[in-house]
Amino acid sequence: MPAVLLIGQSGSGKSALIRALGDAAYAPRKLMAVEYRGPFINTPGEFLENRRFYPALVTTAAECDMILMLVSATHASCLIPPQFATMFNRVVLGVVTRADASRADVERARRFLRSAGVRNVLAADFESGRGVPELRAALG
Ligand SMILES: Nc1nc2c(ncn2[C@@H]2O[C@H](COP(=O)(O)OP(=O)(O)O)[C@@H](O)[C@H]2O)c(=O)[nH]1
Ligand SMILES: [Mg+2]
Repeated sequence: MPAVLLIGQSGSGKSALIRALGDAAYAPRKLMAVEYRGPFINTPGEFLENRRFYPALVTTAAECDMILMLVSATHASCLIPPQFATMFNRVVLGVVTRADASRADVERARRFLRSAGVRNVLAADFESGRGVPELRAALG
């Protein structure tokens, strides 16, 4: 699997994705730090939530082959700025998480990702497992 950078605000499912796609034992440290776990590079939600950390995201992205940008289908708002995905010189795949949750709105999350400049979006739910094989296949 290529090196995959995970970007998403807190609660968007970054840690759950790592558990679903590989390392079931992954438990993030509660530190605001980039974490390396197998092919995954997990970034703190704060890096997306506060624009003064954007340079840290861009620098970290230099180490990856592709980027997953996560948005939860249960989140009614999104902090990812318009065209954010174009800031990285990498393929960016959008992932809508919690697609099967009650009150999920997958279309809303897709809109957030489109506005962020993400063209390809997959929907998944790490509890039911729906969309996980497709996501694994997309990572190659
Ligand atoms: N049902 C369901 N819960 C999810 C999913 N993704 C994340 N969660 C839950 O949402 C919460 C936040 O997810 P987490 O992976 O910690 O988000 P992070 O802050 O981006 O790492 C946790 O309680 C997860 O178990 C999903 O696809 N389906
Ligand atoms: Mg996490």
